[in-house]
Amino acid sequence: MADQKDLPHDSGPAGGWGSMKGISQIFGETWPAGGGVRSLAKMNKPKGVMCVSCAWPKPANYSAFEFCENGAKATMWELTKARCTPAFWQDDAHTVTALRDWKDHDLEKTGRLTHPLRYNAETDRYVAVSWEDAFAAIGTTLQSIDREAAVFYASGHAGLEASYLYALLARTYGNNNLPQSSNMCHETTSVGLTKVIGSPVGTIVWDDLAETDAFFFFGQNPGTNSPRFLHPMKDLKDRGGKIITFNPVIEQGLVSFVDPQSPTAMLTGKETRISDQYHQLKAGGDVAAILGLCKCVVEADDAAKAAGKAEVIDHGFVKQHTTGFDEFIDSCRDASWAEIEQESGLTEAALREAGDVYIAAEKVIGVYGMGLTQHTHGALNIAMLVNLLLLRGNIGRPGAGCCPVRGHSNVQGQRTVGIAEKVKLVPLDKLKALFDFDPPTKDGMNIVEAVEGLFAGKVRAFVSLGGNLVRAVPDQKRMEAAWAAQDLTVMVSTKLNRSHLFPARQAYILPCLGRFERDEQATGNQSITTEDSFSMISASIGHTAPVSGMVRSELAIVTGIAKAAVAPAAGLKWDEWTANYALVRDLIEHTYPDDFRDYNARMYEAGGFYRGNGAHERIWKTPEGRAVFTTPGQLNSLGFQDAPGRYRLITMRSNDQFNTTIYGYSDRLRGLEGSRDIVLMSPEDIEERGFRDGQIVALVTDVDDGQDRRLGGLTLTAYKLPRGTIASYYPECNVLVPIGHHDQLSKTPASKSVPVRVEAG
Ligand SMILES: Nc1nc2c(c(=O)[nH]1)N[C@H]1C(S)=C(S)[C@@H](COP(=O)(O)OP(=O)(O)OC[C@H]3O[C@@H](n4cnc5c(=O)[nH]c(N)nc54)[C@H](O)[C@@H]3O)O[C@H]1N2
Ligand SMILES: Nc1nc2c(c(=O)[nH]1)N[C@H]1C(S)=C(S)[C@@H](COP(=O)(O)OP(=O)(O)OC[C@H]3O[C@@H](n4cnc5c(=O)[nH]c(N)nc54)[C@H](O)[C@@H]3O)O[C@H]1N2
Ligand SMILES: [Mo]
Repeated sequence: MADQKDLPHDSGPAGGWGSMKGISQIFGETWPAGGGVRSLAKMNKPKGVMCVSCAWPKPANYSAFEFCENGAKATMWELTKARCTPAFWQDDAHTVTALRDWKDHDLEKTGRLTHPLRYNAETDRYVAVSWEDAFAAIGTTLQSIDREAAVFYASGHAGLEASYLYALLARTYGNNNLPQSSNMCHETTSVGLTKVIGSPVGTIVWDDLAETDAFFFFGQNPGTNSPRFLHPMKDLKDRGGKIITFNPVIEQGLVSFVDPQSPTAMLTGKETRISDQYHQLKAGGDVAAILGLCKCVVEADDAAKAAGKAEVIDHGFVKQHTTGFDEFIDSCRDASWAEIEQESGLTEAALREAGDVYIAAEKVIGVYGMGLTQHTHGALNIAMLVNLLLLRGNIGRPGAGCCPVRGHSNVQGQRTVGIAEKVKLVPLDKLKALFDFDPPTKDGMNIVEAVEGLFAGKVRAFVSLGGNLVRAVPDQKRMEAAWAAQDLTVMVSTKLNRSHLFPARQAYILPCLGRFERDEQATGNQSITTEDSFSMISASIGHTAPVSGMVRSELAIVTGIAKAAVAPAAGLKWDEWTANYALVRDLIEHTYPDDFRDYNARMYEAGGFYRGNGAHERIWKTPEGRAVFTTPGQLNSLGFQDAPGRYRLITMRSNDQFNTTIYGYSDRLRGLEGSRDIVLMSPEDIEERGFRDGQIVALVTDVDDGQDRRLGGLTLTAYKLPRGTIASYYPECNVLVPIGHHDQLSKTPASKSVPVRVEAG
């Protein structure tokens, strides 16, 4: 079992003065203005701004500063004083081709985009264009191509109002090609969790955090990716609860925490130890590890029965609410500890210790993130976690449940309001009745299918509502060429990024307001709403001056494109909706009456209003009408076999990035500073291969599909990792991930277990 003292690299606790330093580094660099502190103080509170960073919920009972290190970084990154104006493109050195050599960090550091831009191939530069001309040209091209050849991508950021209209734009235009960032992220949850409990989202609510006895953490890194989660974790420890972690990498936020909102803790440096047990399993080893835990439960239940003691498995719950139990517990009994140890990389003794905590806890919450979803059998990982929870009735009662931690601040909500490529997820009949048109009934493309469509030359136009798809998807090198070969790329963006540097024949960058800025429309400053990981809907209202007089709101840009690309119709009141977002919320309420009752009235409730979730009430919307036990067909989540010289590559996030946005080069919580061009490997593996710490190496994808995928210039860095598992940063590693390497059920790219070789040089 790993501990902090095992860390070869010195990193302080999560939170504490380190987080303040982390914030001030960004402060100093990009945001000297004092008004930002006022912005931070309004964050995540009623009548304030909902954080632009992650989707962690906001408590109804908020504290003075309801933000975290990374929320503050995201805020300051958005509120930067730097501006990327049309003048930027007049510099001799700033051709699009030349900018491809810039780092992601430097591209975004040019500042906020201020004007709509059109690509000029003759000068290889973007030039300013009027909104009218941009919309007209985009509309003409979209109308001239096959309706199936256009894709409308959304990165999970824009509010529910703009997102609802974006989905309506795609459908009135004529397709369901509405892939979203969750296709690379928690789509495994949407598909996998629905299969076993009938809910595409997590089952817990805020109060469950205060009631639980234990968190079981699988592949989620709260210290970096959802730091406000550290507070309920600390509260759990303060009241004597347990936290058990399964992660191949020792993540500081799961080891110890100093509460930056507690003056005493800050002055005394008092750390809270977070994980009672930290199990460094192999990447892809969760199926076996969880099977081991389940085996412990089954054995304990058998023993209790033999001794006439209270049952360990909640048989009443199992009988009333589940299916597949007998077959599943047979597989637990049949699995040998030797196999479990081999596949998980953990010992029987360690798993028994974790199993004891699981059994002793009356209420358990299973938490997970990308460490479970981004595997070839990611949905099996999730089904295994659900198996574990179901055995003791740990879903659908207070203090217990399944907690996928979502990424982008409105990623879950965008799906709720219709950004979905699968028509079964959308009430098309309601749309038909509301807007008097025939919505397309054919399923659209998800991200993998859209990228394959690009590779095949079938996708001709790509509209992006936020995001940086060229950099975020697998097979990035092939993606760059295919992206640029299209007829049209339209990117609604706040900052310059790599996707802008591979312009199609016609390419537009449309700059939008950030969430902190006032969004003045004909009826005044508009609120927007978002949905967090716990299905709570909250309003957000901006208060700072727009970065320039030329930027528009995301909603106004969506309706601008719609008016140009979609034939006018009586039911499509794009201008009226732009003038008053409350009307869009009425449309959402009409389309989804159960979820959004009294929407406009309730959106300012502290902590948001709850959209509801059947599984939380033990209503299972599965074909069986029950929660499903899944018997695993294999003991790991990989789509390949181990082989000599083949490693399992984890593509990881640093503490100084938000996805493809790179704030800086300090991965403070892992004790790694100064460079992202590194690959972490265990000292034993380094020695076995005859390499040395600090040597320059290349990673080469070990898949035989005729493609060469290689990333060189990486400094080999000794780090405490399980044998055979290595780690390097996302997005740089995306050149290595094959597009066909994805979860079998949901097509989420398997970015946490990429088969690679390590070569010198
Ligand atoms: N600051 C910051 N916040 C963010 C983001 C960001 O980039 N920066 N991104 C946002 C987005 S879009 C998302 S989706 C979330 C992502 O947040 P997370 O879900 O936390 O995603 P990752 O950091 O990619 O990976 C999580 C953990 O999985 C572990 N892991 C890797 N492979 C395995 C495995 O096989 N098994 C297990 N058990 N663990 C494994 C990794 O070591 C890592 O600690 O965060 C959101 N919040
Ligand atoms: N190898 C590997 N690949 C991965 C992952 C991984 O763990 N490993 N993670 C995956 C995950 S979880 C995700 S979610 C995706 C992320 O993929 P995306 O969501 O496509 O990428 P982001 O980096 O979040 O997008 C950053 C850009 O968004 C724009 N932006 C920022 N704020 C706003 C705003 O308010 N409005 C608008 N319109 N634009 C804005 C800026 O221009 C910025 O450059 O990447 C995935 N790819
Ligand atoms: Mo994500």
